[in-house]
This record gives sequence, structure tokens and C-alpha cells, in this order.
Amino acid sequence: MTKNKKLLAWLDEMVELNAPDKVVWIDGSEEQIEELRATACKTGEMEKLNEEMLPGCYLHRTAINDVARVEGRTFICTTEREEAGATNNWMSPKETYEKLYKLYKGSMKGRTMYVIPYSMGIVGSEFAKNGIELTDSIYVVLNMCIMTRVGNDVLASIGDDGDFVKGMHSRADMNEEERYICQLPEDNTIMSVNSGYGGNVLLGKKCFALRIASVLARDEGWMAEHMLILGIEDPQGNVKYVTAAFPSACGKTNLAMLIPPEYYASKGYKVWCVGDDIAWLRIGEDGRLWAVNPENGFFGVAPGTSEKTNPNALAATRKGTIFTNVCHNLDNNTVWWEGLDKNPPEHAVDWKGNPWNGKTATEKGAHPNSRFTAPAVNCPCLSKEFNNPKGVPISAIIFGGRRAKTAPLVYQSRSWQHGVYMGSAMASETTAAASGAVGVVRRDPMAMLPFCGYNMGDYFAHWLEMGKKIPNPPKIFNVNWFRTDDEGHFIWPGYGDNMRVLMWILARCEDKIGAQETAIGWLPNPEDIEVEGLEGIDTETIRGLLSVDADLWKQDADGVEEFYKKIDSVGNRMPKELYEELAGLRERLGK
Ligand code: GTP
Ligand code: SPV
Ligand code: MN
Repeated sequence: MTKNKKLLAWLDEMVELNAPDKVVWIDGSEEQIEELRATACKTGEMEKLNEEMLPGCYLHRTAINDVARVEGRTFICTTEREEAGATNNWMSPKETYEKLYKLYKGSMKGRTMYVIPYSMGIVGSEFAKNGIELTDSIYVVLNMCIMTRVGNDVLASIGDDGDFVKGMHSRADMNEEERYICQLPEDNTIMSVNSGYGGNVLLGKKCFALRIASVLARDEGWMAEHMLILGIEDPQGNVKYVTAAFPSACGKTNLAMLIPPEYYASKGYKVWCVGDDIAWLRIGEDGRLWAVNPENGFFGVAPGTSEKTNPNALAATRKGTIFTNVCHNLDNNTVWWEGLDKNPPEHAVDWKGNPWNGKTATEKGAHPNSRFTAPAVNCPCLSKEFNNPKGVPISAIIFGGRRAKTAPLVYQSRSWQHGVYMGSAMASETTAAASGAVGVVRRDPMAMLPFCGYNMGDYFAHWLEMGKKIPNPPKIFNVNWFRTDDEGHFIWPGYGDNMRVLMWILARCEDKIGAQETAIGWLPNPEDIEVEGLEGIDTETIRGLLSVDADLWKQDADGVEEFYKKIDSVGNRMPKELYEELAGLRERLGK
């Protein structure tokens, strides 16, 4: 398979530790994948869905207590506590190895260990990085084969002495109390145990492409971010690209695949998806910031995905897709989730595996964090640059979150440094993507709170540093699709209509449109947000969506200060520039 000594030595050690009955190398061939699907169906790990309606699609249910990322059990394991910072759980590498090796010991007896060579990015390309995941879960193997580029060509690219990120995953006995997701950036190693769910076990995704990669990026002068990447093509065929960082389940997949409203579509505008979750950004030879999507598929939130909200995502799930924790429609052996349509099946099985009738049910059929794992090639609006190893040049970086009040529909930063402040001050209501309470506002800087592999103060410093290094940096914006009225309804229609805001952003990037200077940054003139074709929304509604309540913003500034102090409490590494930006904002808001 390989002569790579480091790889073979590590594999030997892990085989001895976990004691699997068998070791199988994943070669990336369709034959092997098909065999694994058949095995998973035989054991009940997956169910094959209707081959006519959903060809090559499967359903999987995780354990009921294992349905989301577990932030409380996710650790950054560095020699010094200061390296991990105040916003991460910390354990020393020594303690981590001791604790997890005990849990791994003999955990694969009677099972098979799969060895998955995978690449984040185009295999062998300059910006790609390789990993090996060891796992006892066929579900993980099949998901990794969709989400990343897997197989023998990756082994070839690692070569005899190439480097790779080590990823060890064992379901062990699925004991929730002993569940750990550990990142060891000093050893380029990830260890995950006692979970079988998405972000906890598909180690190429959050663990590698964000937590480990953010450390590599800091050291090597690039950025690993929780961002979608999309392109907007004008009627002349020019495409401009933007990235956007929204917290988990706050609309990245939806924005990345948006369908332009008729007003723009009829003029010939198109939107292309390059990525929906992770962006690796580097400074290009032309002095601009370039982004690649290191993934090869979409691990998207199912509920709320419909023909109306996101037809492109829905289309992407119609073949070769794995559904996790959705509702199983027994009448036609397909899947259903809340928000798919208004016809919940009456003869169904819910995400917990219990009989479910959509007519009488009081509980949800699909878990709020149920997901689809769909190959990127299925997406009708996939960018033709998707496989371009150089990526795409970025005109704007957009931050955003769920804020019922406070944040306006859109505003622009005063400078890169102020933009970094805006990202650092992001807050959003929590969602079902992580276990714990939903709907609580918390700070989530750059949507990276759960994913930054090092001290958040250093992370902000890295952003400031990048701003100095990029000769022609993207402009920075903040958006909020989630403002509510007094009854708690979203005011802005969102989804495809978010294009109207993107168009203002692009016009600003090209200096084609004016804006009003305010205490918080540059706000649109309300009449510059196109409302033609929108029902019940006029320029007055936009004026309301753009309003800034100085009192709320002063309160928010207090929250930011508290958060900065918390970050400073471990290592004192908050850049002074951000305290200055905070002081400047308070000054402009008026005392
Ligand atoms: P992760 O995969 O967890 O990182 O999430 P994501 O940021 O890709 O979130 P996604 O696009 O899957 O959206 C999550 C939820 O937000 C879904 O239930 C959507 O229906 C809802 N949503 C997305 N965009 C909008 C919008 O513009 N307005 C409103 N009101 N809801 C939205
Ligand atoms: C997120 O939670 O931000 C996701 C899903 O994209 S997971 O892969 O579970 O992290
Ligand atoms: Mn995500």
C-alpha cells in the first residue's frame, strides 16, 4: 500500500492499541464502496432508499444521545494552556494520550479498522493537505468518500516520506460520559472516541480543515475559515466571488446555493457555489485573497431545505446521498423532514426509530440537526472553478449571524481593522448544530468559536496581520437575515432574496454606489436595496431593517468588552488594536 515509515509505524501502534480483527485500506474504488454499502445494509447500520426515486441514497440513524457536535467535550490539547486560550477546552497532550489510549484499548475487538487516506483540496495540488483517518465505522468511511477526496492517489501523494494529519476515530462503546474530540496541533493529530456523529467523527471537516488547519494557517501565513464561497455572474459573464462566515446552521449552505430572484435572473445574473462550509484563503500572486473549498461534498442541514428555500441543495440530495437522522417515509421508502413540504408522511419512522404519523405527531419526525451528505458534483449551480486548485479571488468577506434585534440587514466596515473588530464582535443565537440550549445569544467571533485551534487573541492578531500583508484586500461586511418583528416573525424574506443584499455589497466593492457613514460603519441608503418583486417589503421596511439602536449597541459593546477580557484571562493576547476599535465605536455611539 505504502512504504511511508511514519504512516506504517503509527498504523501498527493504533492496530495494536485498538485490536481490530481486520484492517482494510480504503482505495477509493466504486467496487469497494459498493461492497461497504452492502455490508452496512446487512448489519442495519444503513438502509437503502428507493432506487428509482433516490438512486444510490441511504438512511442512517445515530444514537439518540449523539446527534450534534459536542463542544463541551471538544479539546485543544497543547503543552501550554495559553496556546488553547480561554475559549477552548484544554488538556495537555500527555493527559490526552493517557486518557484516550485507555478508551481505545481493545475497542475494536470483533470489528474492522478502516484506513482512509484523504485529501483536503485537489489531490496533490499546492494547497491541498493530506490526512489518514482510522475508524471502525462504515458510516464514517462512506461519508468521508463523499466529503473528501479519498483513495490510492492520496497515498501516492503522501509518498514515502510525506506528511499527513493523523486521525484516530473509534466508536468504542459509545459512552456519552467518555466522549472526546481532541485536537493536538503540535502533533498534527486528531483523536475522537465514543461518537458516531458528523462533525465529531468526519475528521477531515471541522477537526482538520478548521481546528488543525487554523494553526497551520497561522504558522504558514494563510487562513482557514468557517466560510462559504460563492460567485455572482453578471449578464456580461464576469464573475465576482465573496466568502461569508455565519455560525453553524445560520445559512451558509442556503446562501452558497441561492437562486437569484426573477428581477436579477431575467437580466441574466447567475450564482455559482464554490463551497458551503469551509474556505482556505491565501494571498495570490496578483495581491488579492484567493479561496479554495477543501471539501468535496455538502454536509447540510436537512430541515428547512425545500423546493422553495433551496432547490439546488435539494437537487444535490437526489442521488448518491447519505441522510442522517431524518424521517423515513415507509410508503415509498424515501425521506422527509420538517419544512420539506406540507405533506408529512402518515406511515413513517422518526429519527429516533419509532413509528411516526405526520398527521397526528406531536414530536418532530426529523431531528433539527438532521443532515444530508451529498456529493458536490450533484449541485446544479456548482461553480466551474470548483476543481481549480488555485481557487477564486475574493472581493468581499461577509460576517453574519442570527440576531433578532441589534444588527442591521447589512453594513460595511470602515477599514480592514474595523472589519476584524466586526468579526471579533459577532454574536448569534445558538442552534441545534451543537448539543446544548438553542436560541441563546452568544459571542461567536468569525463563526469560529467552536473551531479555532488556538488562542482567540492570537487568531485576531493573525487576521490583523493578514490585512497588512494582502496588497488588495477584500472589503468586509456584516449581514443579518434574522431580524424579527414584535410577533417574532422574520422581517426579511431571506433565501434567494439575500441576493439583493449581495448586489449592494458588490456595488460597494466596485465603488459604484454610495453609503451613509454611521457610528457602526457604512450603511446602505435604503433606496439602494432593490425591492422590486418583493411582496410586503418596500423601502420603508428596508429603512427599518437598517435602523441602529444606539442603546442596544452600547449594551452590545459592554458584551464585547466582557468577551475580550475573558479571552485575555488566559494569556493576555488580545490585540490592542481591537480594544481601540471598541473604544472608537463607543465614542461614535456617544456616551
Ligand atoms: P452548518 O452546516 O451547520 O455550518 O450550517 P449553515 O450555515 O450551512 O446553515 P444552513 O444554510 O444549512 O441553514 C440553517 C437553517 O437556517 C435552515 O433551517 C435554513 O432554512 C435557515 N436559513 C437559511 N438561510 C435563511 C434565511 O435567509 N432566512 C431565514 N429566515 N432562515 C434561513
Ligand atoms: C457545523 O456544525 O458547523 C457543521 C456540521 O457544519 S458539523 O460537520 O457537524 O460540524
Ligand atoms: Mn459548519
